[in-house]
Amino acid sequence: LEQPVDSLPKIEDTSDRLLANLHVRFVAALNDRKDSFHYWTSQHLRVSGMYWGCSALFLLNRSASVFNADDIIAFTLECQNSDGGFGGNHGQASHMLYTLSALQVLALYRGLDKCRRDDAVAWIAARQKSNGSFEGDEWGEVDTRFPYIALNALQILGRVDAINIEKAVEWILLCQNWDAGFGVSPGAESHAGQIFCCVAALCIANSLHRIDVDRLANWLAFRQLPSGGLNGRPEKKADVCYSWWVMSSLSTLQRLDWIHKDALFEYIFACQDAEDGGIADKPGNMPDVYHTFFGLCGLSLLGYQPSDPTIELREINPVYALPYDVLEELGITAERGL
Ligand code: GRG
Ligand code: ZN
Repeated sequence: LEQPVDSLPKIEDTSDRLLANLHVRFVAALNDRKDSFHYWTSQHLRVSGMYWGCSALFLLNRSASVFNADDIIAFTLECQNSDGGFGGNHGQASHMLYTLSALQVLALYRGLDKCRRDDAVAWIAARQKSNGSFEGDEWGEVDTRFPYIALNALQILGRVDAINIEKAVEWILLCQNWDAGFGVSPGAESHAGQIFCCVAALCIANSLHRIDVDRLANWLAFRQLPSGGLNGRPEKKADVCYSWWVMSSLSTLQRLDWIHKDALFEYIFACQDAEDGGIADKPGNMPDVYHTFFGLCGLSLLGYQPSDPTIELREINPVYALPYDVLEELGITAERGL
């Protein structure tokens, strides 16, 4: 910690609906709660937790005041294994999920050149199978999350040429269903999380013209419930994280206005913990760093403008889940889009 949590503003000193100062405190305090049940149960995904927390701080433009960049970079570098991939914590096996999170954290803190880039490229590229799909690790689980992760991570490393993009696109298209959505694998039920992965992957591969955008956007727009919140598939309950999985997809498809913006704002605000900060999945539940980040993402994608001038909410890119200035520095220019 660059600054002790107690020196951060304790009471919410803003009249804004977005309790930004409390959310900064909430993220800062996570590092201090090493005795909590949550800390110990989430250690296998420490790198992803760091990505969610650090990204939340970047969105609020408060990253410099909370964590020490050198410490974050050093921790992340230690998660890179001899095979080139990254594990979720020191000494854990490489996995696509943590490899992307680690590269995103290094990108945020400008530490990419300190990792073994070529080894990371080789490990990611080796996860592609002959039918174009990707496995998550050396044990072979196949899922539409993994071609997205490969494309995002390799763009961060400037090496998308290391994989067969056309075959990846063909496999992703096999995962599209009659309802225009996408599932984990061919024939699997449509789910907003998988749709995010497929839409973002197709965007990076300049292949969005191969899907029926209006039909897919229609399925996504139907995720909004009377509460204003979004669910991830029909008949399910609303959850703040779909403010990212659904809204990022609609943003990439240029159909953000198919959602009632103010109603979603109200749902996200209702999920804030007004005492200790953080955002929960549903109103009244315990907040966590994952829903805190994705709640902020939803507000960012929909252009929420804080009324308090001391609060900032920066724009997040819906495909890479990184702030635009970071992508610019990496030389990642906009895809062709639609
Ligand atoms: C860089 C943002 C980013 C992501 C990396 C990990 C990943 C790639 C994508 C995950 C996509 C995904 C499958 C998200 C959905 C997660 C989720 C809320 C699953 C819950 O599923 P159920 O069935 O919940 O438990 P529902 O809401 O359907 O009841
Ligand atoms: Zn959720």
